[in-house]
Amino acid sequence: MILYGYFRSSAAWRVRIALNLKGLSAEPRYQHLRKGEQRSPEYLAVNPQGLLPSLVLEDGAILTQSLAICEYLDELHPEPPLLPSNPVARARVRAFSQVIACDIHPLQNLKVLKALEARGQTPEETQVWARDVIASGFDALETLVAGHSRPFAFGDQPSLADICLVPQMANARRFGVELRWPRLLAVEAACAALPAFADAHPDRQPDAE
Ligand SMILES: N[C@@H](CCC(=O)N[C@@H](CS)C(=O)NCC(=O)O)C(=O)O
Repeated sequence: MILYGYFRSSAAWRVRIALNLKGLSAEPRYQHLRKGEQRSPEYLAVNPQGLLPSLVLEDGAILTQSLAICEYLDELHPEPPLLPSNPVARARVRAFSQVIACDIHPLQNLKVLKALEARGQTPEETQVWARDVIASGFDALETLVAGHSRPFAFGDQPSLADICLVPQMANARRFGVELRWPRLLAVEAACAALPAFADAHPDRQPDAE
């Protein structure tokens, strides 16, 4: 398999964690986001959205969207599971993941911040916007995991929820969000102790700067 990514892409980071948890590997191909390589004709032929990640399978099929990729990997390689077998528990893990992937991350994405700047916002104003979006999302996430068993977001095994949370916590730090959510911080610490998460960290990627 080939994984198109960038060390700092949080969506690609999700897929790196999922691959590691499953004991799978993919040949990395890097698209430098700050240099705009994701908008090259070559990469747009892989992913018409010009977004990372994309996963090319052994037979050449191309998968996009990190959550769809993680679920694909989970379906093909069910152990260890990324989603609980109980339908209610599964819906909760998906909901937590989608708060991040659908409602937080897209609003603080590079593309959106650049669009805000193009419409007259200063870089400082776009940072405030990103911080606000992340903080209000994290308020909801802290409530969504309250009462669920530990040490991970939803129990004693990491799930798609943890895969989404860890990169988003890093984004929060990058934007200068003051991390005031004890349960989310505890989940992040539990994940950091696992090699699958540690090895997927941006600092450990060959294209890290
Ligand atoms: N919903 C997509 C989000 C993908 C995405 O936004 N990727 C970012 C990096 S984390 C990207 O490629 N940004 C390029 C840009 O904004 O131009 C997914 O989960 O795969």
